[in-house]
Amino acid sequence: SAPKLSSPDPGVMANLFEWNWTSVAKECTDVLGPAGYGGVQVAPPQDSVKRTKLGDGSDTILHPWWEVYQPVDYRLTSRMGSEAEFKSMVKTCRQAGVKVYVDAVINHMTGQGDTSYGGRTFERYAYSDLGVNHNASYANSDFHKYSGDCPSASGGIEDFNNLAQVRYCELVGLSDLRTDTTKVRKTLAAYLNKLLGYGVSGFRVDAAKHIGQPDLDAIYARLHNTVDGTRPLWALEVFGGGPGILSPQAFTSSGTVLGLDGVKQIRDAFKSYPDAHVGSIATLKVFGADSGLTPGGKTLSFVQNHDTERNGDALNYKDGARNILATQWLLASGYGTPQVYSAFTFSTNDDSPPATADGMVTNTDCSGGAWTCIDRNAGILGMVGWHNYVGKAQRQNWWDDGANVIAFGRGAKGWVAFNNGPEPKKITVQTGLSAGTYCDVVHGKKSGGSCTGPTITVRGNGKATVTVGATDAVAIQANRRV
Ligand code: LAG
Ligand code: CA
Repeated sequence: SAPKLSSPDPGVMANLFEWNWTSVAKECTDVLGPAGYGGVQVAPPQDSVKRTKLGDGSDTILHPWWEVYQPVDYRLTSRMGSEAEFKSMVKTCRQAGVKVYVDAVINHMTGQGDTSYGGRTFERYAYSDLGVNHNASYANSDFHKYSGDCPSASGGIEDFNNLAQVRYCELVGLSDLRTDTTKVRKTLAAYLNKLLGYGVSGFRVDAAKHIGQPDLDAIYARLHNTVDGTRPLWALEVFGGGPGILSPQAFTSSGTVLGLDGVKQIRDAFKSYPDAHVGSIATLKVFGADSGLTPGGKTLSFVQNHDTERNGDALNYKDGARNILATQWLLASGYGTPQVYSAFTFSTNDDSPPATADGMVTNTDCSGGAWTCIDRNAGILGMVGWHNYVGKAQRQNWWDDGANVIAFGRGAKGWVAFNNGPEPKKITVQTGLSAGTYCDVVHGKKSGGSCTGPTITVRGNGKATVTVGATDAVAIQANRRV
């Protein structure tokens, strides 16, 4: 069978959650490609439920953001645009040097509703004409509801530590596919292979814990190579907290895993939970496998994603400068394949991104208040370049004040300092860079022979004296000397 885990390092990825395809394409061309992002993760592109009435009374929005996690078929007729728009987006992004990674919802189908964005009608546990694999259909026999494998009384997952429940029962009431059967595996692989054929480079696998390693491995073995001739990225969503083979660590032999435990450590370092005190980023001297996380080489790391920005596990855009600082720190840390999360603002957990009355997501507008556009933040763009330049250079010259100011170098290539405290701090530290005057790439850009922002002088002994602003960072790199 095809070799596993040989997918190339995606570089820095932007996670443009629920940006429509036209807007993703434009962002690839205008921002992501020029800044050196290597990839972009996009929201689930398959046809999904389109609600026609409100649910049980606890939800007040007809088209909440989460409709896209309820697949109806595998045509790419989604809230984010048409199949033609999706294809064109992938092509445009690839031309800009940005590879596209898709959120693949393959554990389940819908839990509610009767019509889809693609205009199809369905009943739960019966989805005709899926649009792949000779228009295969799913019938009752393709769901665990009817296979007898789910041991819970309700048919839902009641015990997240019970292996059979986790794999075979329903996650939040969603129709659980029999991913243990050849027919379902073939159908799912046909969907993913269609995406690979369009130039997609890999997948964030939704609810991977609930699919389980044997089924994930069997589906992956059916996947074609990417158009670049490499194996697709297979980034598995596995929440921590489960015992043994339900732990994220136990999925690292099946693929890359999402850094969901790291998210909490980052939150607690930058902002103590739950009382919103400032923690200590000095704790981040140890971060990664040594702080109990999955190995960086097997981890997609991020400060937040669409679930954790809502559920309290993570910092989010509402943390403002502190959230930007944490994202800059992640880019500097060297841990995992870092993602920069950029989505829409919300006041309730169900809020949709800006959309038509029909639920179609409208173009991203970074000038209004509706989209966060964190991927465009100038300091983050500077740190994407810094990250790419320092590459795998070892961290050295760690310094901290025991509280909320830290500084470190990456080989002789780059040096960076972060201040998570309320007052500017003047520090004198060893940088590891050679003597010279450098452009601070967080606040400026080298243009011609000068810097559009402040500069930092490294003395003959490699030391520099720098004032780091409150909730701010400074960064220099050897190839940005002025
Ligand atoms: C995921 N990873 O494993 C996604 O990251 C997460 O965002 C998805 O939940 C979940 N798994 C299923 O793909 C989201 C919302 C849920 C929503 C679900 C399906 O967080 O709240 O459930 O998508 O749309 C909704 C209702 C539930 C209801 C369910 C089925 O909120 O009350 O039971 O639909 O009708
Ligand atoms: Ca399952």
